[in-house]
Amino acid sequence: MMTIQDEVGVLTLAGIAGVALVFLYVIHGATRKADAARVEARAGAIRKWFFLGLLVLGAGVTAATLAPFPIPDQQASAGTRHVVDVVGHQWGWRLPPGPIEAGIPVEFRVTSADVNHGFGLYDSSGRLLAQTQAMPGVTNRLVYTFARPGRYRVLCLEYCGLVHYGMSAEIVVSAAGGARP
Ligand SMILES: [Cu+2]
Repeated sequence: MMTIQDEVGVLTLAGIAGVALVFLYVIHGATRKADAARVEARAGAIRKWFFLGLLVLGAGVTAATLAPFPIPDQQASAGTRHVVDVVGHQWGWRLPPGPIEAGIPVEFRVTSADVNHGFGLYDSSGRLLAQTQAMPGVTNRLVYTFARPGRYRVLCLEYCGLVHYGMSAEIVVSAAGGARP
């Protein structure tokens, strides 16, 4: 199965191939002197349509991917029942104790006590679920709903010094109603 990264990779290669073909066409045409003006006009037309196509593609991809973007309004509380204050520091995470309930949107309010860190939320198989920056003096809000109970990990996604790799914490997610996994 193709992941979204693979799809974007293929699209990027196709785009690069398209640009390369236009270049080859123009170079090929420009070597015959008599046709230079005609080729230039043709290349101008191709460039215009290519640019318009890119514009439409860019707007389409932006519209399609911004809607499920997991980052809520940063200026106001997301109004969720679960609020978890997270502080990253060299080198660890301060998280409130106690389980989080599955199936309910959780608002992580993430900041840092010293330098920039990356708050990365992973499932038990090491898959990245959501992330935001942990920045000193700024609180970033990240809303995530855990689909099922279990043990999740927080790892740092921003190189922040000597023991960056040691910035790991566990989040326990209980079943709806509060039973621990
Ligand atoms: Cu860090």
